[in-house]
Amino acid sequence: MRKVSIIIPIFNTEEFLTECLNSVVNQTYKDLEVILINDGSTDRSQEIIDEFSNRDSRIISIHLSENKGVGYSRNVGVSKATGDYVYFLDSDDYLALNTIQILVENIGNHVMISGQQKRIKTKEDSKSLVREIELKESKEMKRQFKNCSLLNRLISIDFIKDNHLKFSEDVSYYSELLFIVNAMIKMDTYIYIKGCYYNKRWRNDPISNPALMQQDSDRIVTDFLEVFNDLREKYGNSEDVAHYLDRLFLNFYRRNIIKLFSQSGKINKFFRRLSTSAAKVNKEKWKEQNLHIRREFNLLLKGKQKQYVKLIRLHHFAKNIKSVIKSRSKRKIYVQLYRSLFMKMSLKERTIVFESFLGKNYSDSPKYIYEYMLNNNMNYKYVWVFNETGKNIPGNAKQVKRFSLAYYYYLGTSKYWVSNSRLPLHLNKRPDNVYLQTWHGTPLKKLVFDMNDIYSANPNYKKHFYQQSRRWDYLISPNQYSSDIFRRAFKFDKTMLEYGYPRNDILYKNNNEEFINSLKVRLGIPIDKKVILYAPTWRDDEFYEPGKYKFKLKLDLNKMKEQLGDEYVIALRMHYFIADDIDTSGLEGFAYNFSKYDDIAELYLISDILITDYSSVFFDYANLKRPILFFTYDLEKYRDTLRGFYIDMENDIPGPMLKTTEEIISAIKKIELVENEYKRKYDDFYKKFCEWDNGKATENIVAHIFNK
Ligand code: C2G
Repeated sequence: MRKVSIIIPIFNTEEFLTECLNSVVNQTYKDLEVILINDGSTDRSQEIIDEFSNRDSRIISIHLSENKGVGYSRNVGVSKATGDYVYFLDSDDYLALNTIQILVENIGNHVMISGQQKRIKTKEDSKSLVREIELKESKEMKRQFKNCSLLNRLISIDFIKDNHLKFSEDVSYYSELLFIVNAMIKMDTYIYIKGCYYNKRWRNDPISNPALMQQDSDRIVTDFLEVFNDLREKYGNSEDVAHYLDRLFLNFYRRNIIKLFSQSGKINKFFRRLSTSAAKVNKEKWKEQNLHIRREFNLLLKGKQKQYVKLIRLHHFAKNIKSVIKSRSKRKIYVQLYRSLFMKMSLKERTIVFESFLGKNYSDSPKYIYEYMLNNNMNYKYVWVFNETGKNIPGNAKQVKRFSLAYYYYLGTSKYWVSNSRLPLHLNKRPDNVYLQTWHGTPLKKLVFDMNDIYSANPNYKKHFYQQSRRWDYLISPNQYSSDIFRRAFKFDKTMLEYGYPRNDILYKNNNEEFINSLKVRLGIPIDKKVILYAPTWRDDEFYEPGKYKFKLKLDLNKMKEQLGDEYVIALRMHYFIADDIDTSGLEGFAYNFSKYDDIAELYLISDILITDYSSVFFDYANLKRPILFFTYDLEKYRDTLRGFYIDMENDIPGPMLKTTEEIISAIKKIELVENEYKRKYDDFYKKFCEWDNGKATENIVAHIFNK
């Protein structure tokens, strides 16, 4: 058997390391030496390394006291390797269990054999075994290293040592190019295996813990130019190497540099270095490029910076127009107009755009802020965003359809935005716009950066959330507990408005019989009946498509009607993500479906008991100090596999957790007893979560942001 040394540099990858190392120690090929280089990690990586090295004597671990970079770490790994072959692996990636075996079986007398790389965004993307492979041979060395990477290649140690192959140590990025270029010069054919994949993870939190290539784009450009200049000069007389490096440069120019240059100030920073590099590229090569690039290169070589800046602007403009025309999408045209026209028009200093729950209804804190301003005759123009316009709302607000031309016009020109959820990523914000984010609930389920999902439904969720929330100027918080979580989980560092929720003012101001009865009449509910409100949340894993979730009612309404119908009616209120309709046929006069009703706060007021599950509605409802029952038939799944909670449901919630309709019915029949039993917990709960709400949140918030 021939021994393989697997070299893994590790820097702060505690989330991924166990999966990586399991995939290594369980390889079907056993003659391994696993060299782990802890490159100055500050997280729990060392603990995981120790745990594995105590279990498996094939593991050698090296600890660097400070972060030296991946190039240095790999060089250390090679210097310690005693195997016949070396294999580089990254500590956030992992292998199919027969990868090494397949490479060893096929390398023959070659000095290197390569597999392919596969991007892993969800767990379903990876397979535990490589099954179908095809061995290929080629002389086109340039193509072999097109991906600029040494991952998933089995390389003879003698070849490395005889040719002194090394990684650069003075750059963070592209440290493998030195190794690659030297290897290329010494090899004349190469073999590769189609279908033998290396699982390269797409990291979904580039904000808190980015992969190397998700970091600072300025640094990536700086390092690339430095490595390119150096290698082009030293090894450019090899035709293959020159060709390879020039191709790499032109690709890098098109993909990274042009993109970076859309940000202001970047051209000035890089122009001189870039023109030095451009001068090294073989003329014939850049002359094959499109007209834009040819003209840009001409100016770069002549050092004409001002003209170059203009040309790049034109390049971006032409690119955008081309993509808009190609897409034939109305939305893309509007976005283009939003950016290049509306955002540049004069700002309407006294116009406010409101949106609640993505345009689905007229509700929540934006509604109460709007009505307060209206009732106090404040001198503003109001715009409301709805999915369907023509709503019957007070005042003479302009109603615009979400994603229409008018929507983009008002968002691009209005000074104020008020919304209770995220606005789309493509809505860049102008510097003098003021964005009030009201948010929509005290968190129970873990939020964004507190969610530890290694594989997410949307791999860019955290990144996008971060970009969208950087635009918030103010964030409303209902209690200290939420402020603490919002700061951490949203990484929010601007002004937190700590006055309670505008949407809950009504629970203090209008909690009287007259108002409640008038609401009941309006809603068609008999005044002499008490009301049970059932308002559950949605489940991440039960959906038709993003934003459209399934919900199967687990309450037996017929049984409830039979046992409780004399005294109660039930108001059903599904979460706004739920697409399923609730069937209430045969239950007329007992079950009322208010899922499409605008404002849940009014439903809180008319109800005598709330039934919910893991929805934030109970934090708001507790302001009324009325009884709450928790219908948590899927607690374990929800808590342990879907989300994870901030509070301990078993101990901290102000009511019992029940699993069946029978338990719910029996709790309702003895509701006074339940109230007594939970009195102390309810008081504590109220103190922690409701104390800021006192009926004046809207007034305070409006005074903080808007002037008369
Ligand atoms: N809501 C509603 N009807 C329901 C459930 C919720 O009208 N059946 C409204 C309430 O205003 C609630 C808000 O939607 O406070 C948020 O609902 P949650 O069930 O808590 O779920 P989610 O939309 O995921 O928001 O910090 C809060 C979290 O982000 C939760």
